[in-house]
Amino acid sequence: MTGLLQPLGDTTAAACDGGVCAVPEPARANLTLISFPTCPYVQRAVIALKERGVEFNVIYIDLAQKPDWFLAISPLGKVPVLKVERAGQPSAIIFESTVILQYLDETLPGQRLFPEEALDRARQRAWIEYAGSLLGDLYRLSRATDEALVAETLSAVRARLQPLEAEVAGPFFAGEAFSAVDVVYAPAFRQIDALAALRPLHVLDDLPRLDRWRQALAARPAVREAVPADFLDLYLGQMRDAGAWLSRAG
Ligand SMILES: N[C@@H](CCC(=O)N[C@@H](CS)C(=O)NCC(=O)O)C(=O)O
Repeated sequence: MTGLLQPLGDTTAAACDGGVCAVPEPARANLTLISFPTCPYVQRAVIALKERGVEFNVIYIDLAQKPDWFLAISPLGKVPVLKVERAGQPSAIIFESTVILQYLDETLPGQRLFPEEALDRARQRAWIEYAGSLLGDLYRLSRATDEALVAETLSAVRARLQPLEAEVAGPFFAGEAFSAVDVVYAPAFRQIDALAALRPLHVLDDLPRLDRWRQALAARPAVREAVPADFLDLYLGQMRDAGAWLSRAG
């Protein structure tokens, strides 16, 4: 199927064929991602950028002491924020990871992450929305300060994952093609792996499709490269600083 995609920065349309879009070099924008090393929402943008092989700048900020320049451009005071600079035009700021993901998908050259068919796309958006609740559950589990709270939040994580089991085609969410839902769940599975490094939590024991999906995502280069090499130390360090029971348990 052939369509036209408006590229970044000028009015030259990029040719798209079968969901693969070629953007002329001069049309590309300078992209800067405002980031935090362990943020799962930031990883969505990084994975999308790496999947498309696009160069971008990264600025890490301290979320405990947000710089004034960041507060001035980020209405919600949250990362990720994407700064888009195009020749001869004022720079633009985009916030909210799912919006950034869609913008990158619509404008970068290469294989599209969102499906072309409207119903498939809607289904992906629904499960992407759902991932926000899972990340909330995982955050509460990672920060739980006593054993009872760990048990309660662990049950919530398992219950949240259950409905996904039947939805995953394998090896990725929609089958052989890596797509937008994969981008969004990869950081959640990374957290599940990090928590499992502390003690066996058996999160995916009864969810074999999700476990295979987790492994396929962990092996994907763009997913592997989406965090700094010391991600695990940083993530577990944040848990320790917050007095998390899991970080104390032996
Ligand atoms: N809905 C936002 C969530 C982003 C978010 O919660 N980011 C966290 C870091 S992982 C943050 O910036 N927190 C700072 C704060 O809430 O003050 C998105 O999808 O981009």
